[in-house]
Amino acid sequence: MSAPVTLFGKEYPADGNTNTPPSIQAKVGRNLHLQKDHPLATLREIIETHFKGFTRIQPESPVVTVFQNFDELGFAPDHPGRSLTDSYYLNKEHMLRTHTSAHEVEAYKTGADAFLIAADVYRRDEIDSSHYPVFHQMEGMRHWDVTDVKQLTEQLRAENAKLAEELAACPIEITDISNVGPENPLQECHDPELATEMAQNLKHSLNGMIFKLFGHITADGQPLKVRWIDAFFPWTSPSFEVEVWYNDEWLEILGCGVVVQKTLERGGVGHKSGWAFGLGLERIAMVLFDIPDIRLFWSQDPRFLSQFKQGEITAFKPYSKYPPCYKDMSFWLPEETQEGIKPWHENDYCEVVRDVAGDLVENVTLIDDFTHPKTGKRSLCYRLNYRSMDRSLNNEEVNALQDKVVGRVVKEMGIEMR
Ligand code: FA5
Ligand code: MG
Repeated sequence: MSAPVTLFGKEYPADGNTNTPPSIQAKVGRNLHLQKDHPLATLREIIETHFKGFTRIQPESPVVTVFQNFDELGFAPDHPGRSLTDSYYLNKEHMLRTHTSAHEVEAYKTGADAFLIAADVYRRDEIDSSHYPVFHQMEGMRHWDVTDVKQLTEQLRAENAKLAEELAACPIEITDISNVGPENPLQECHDPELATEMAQNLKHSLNGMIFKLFGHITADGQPLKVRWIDAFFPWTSPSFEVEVWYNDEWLEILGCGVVVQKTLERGGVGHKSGWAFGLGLERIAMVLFDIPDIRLFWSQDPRFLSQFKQGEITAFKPYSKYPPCYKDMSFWLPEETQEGIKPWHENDYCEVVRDVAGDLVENVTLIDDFTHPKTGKRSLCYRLNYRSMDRSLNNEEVNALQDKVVGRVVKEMGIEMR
């Protein structure tokens, strides 16, 4: 891929990092979170209503610098998120944001003490019902002037007591197994009591949002289960993640924490401290609207879109599940490094599958991984499950897609079909 990429009227010259295929570029500007009646737009609006008084910031283009997405937030130089297998680059300097946190520091500079950013984000990832290379996040941030530590601690304590009272009526089973301590510490530069109240304020504010969103949902008559666990982000400490029990597993819906003071200093607000969170709109909407497959959000089928009305949470009624078509693909990985061929990475493989089959691929699963005892050659077998959300696929059509995938991976990844 060496053609320059043009987005929002700006041309980005290609170089060795350019890895954003046309199928991904085509998603830029769709803005599902702004499309009236779309479940993502309703969810965004409910969250905006919950966080009263928060300034809305809307970055126009998803193109950010590598510095904004990573360095400014303190990502280590060898952080895996930076790699070409995980992120979409336009070139060495510019990329598609992988999270709305890429706009945190510039948002501090606006002087707003509380803000929300809803936007599309891009990541190279696996293929299944809860992962999609483009999804939508919402970033929330609140901070306070910390000049008078004592006064602020009292203020937050009072606010937290009030929030706790409101949460007492919450029917959701919220468990907190996070542990602030040596592994997930308060920051040394913070007054411990004040930082504890800030973390509490973060938890209460988000639990209040969860209450508002899911308070009416009882799966099988049982209260929804939510849990708080420890996490790590380079620009927050302590850090947490929230998970929801959904389809018999814990589904991660958001990450958050108390913002690292140095990050605030970079945004010119070193005299303030506070919290930030980033949530996945699709993940929450899947639970809330009972949408079983993340691809459905991109459907332009009226049978999907006409089911939803702005401001209303209604369960999705599947119009039909068309038959799946499984195709297995077994191949040997290249034995040694070849000129122009990158080391094997599953995300690169999935990227080719997505580029060829688009939303016709439902999931890609590794079903066999074997190393020949004598030759040491490694063989993989993937099962590709093709299924359209809108119609029945015929066998010839699927064979043609599969052949195209084979042709491209042989050429681009140096593999040898078995
Ligand atoms: C982040 O992106 C951090 N920026 C969140 C954050 C913000 C932390 C501010 C601290 C302060 P993470 O990579 O865990 O974190 O993603 C956040 C959420 O995005 C996840 O919890 C999940 O709900 C959603 N998400 C992540 N990857 C995907 C994907 N491939 N498809 C759909 N949703 C996803
Ligand atoms: Mg996470």
